[in-house]
Amino acid sequence: MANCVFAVGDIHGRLDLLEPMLEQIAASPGFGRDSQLVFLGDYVDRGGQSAGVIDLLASLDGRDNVHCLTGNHEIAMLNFLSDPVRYSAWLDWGGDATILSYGVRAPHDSDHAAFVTALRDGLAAAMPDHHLRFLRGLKSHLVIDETLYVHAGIRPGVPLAEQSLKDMTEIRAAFLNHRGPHPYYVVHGHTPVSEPEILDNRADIDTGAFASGRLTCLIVEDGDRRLL
Ligand SMILES: [Mn+2]
Repeated sequence: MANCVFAVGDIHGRLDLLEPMLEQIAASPGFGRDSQLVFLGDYVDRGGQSAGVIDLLASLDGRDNVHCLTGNHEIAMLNFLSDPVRYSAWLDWGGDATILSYGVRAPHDSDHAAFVTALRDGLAAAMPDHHLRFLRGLKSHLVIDETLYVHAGIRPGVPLAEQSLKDMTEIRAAFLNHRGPHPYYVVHGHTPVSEPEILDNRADIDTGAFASGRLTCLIVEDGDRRLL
C-alpha cells in the first residue's frame, strides 16, 4: 500500500494555526504509523510566532516520517545570519517579525550597516543551536510515490536532478502557467491562493495563513488527493 502523506502549506509564524492542525492530523482516520508528514516551507516571517513554529517543527524533524522542506524565507533568514548587510532585504520580507519573535529589540544605530549587523548579532545570540541546525538541514524537495513535494515548484521541462534551488523555492509564472503534465504530480506552496488549488498537474496549498488565518493540509493517498 502506498504511503498516506499529509502535506502542510506555508505557515509564516502562525503557531496558533499549526498546533491545532497537528492535532487534527493526528486525529484523522487516515493517520497511522506509516503516514508521512511533509511541511512545504516558509515557516518564518510576517506572523508573530516564528520562533515557536521553528521550535515545534525542529522537535518533530528527527522522526523518520517527518520531512521539512525549505522555503525562500528560510533561505533569506540564513543568508541574513551570514551576511546581514548584503541580505538586509529579508527584514522587509517579514524578517523583522521573526527577529521580534526571538525577543530581540531593534538597536539604536543610525548607520544602516551597524544597525543590521547588531540585529543579526542579537538574533544569532537568541537562537538556540538546534533552530539553526534545523534551518540548515531543510531539504529542497521530496518525492514520495509519484508525487513531488517542493516549496514553490519546478521549471517545466528540466529534469528534477537539474532543478535549481532558486527555482524550487521561488518560481512562479513559468511553473504556475504550465498546463501540461510534469514527470511527477507537484504539491507546493509559495504563491498564495484564496482556496487550495488542486489541478491536474499540481496542487497549490499556500492559503496565505499569515493574513487569512487559514492553514491548509492536503492528504495524498493512493494517487487520491483530498483536503484535511
Ligand atoms: Mn515562499
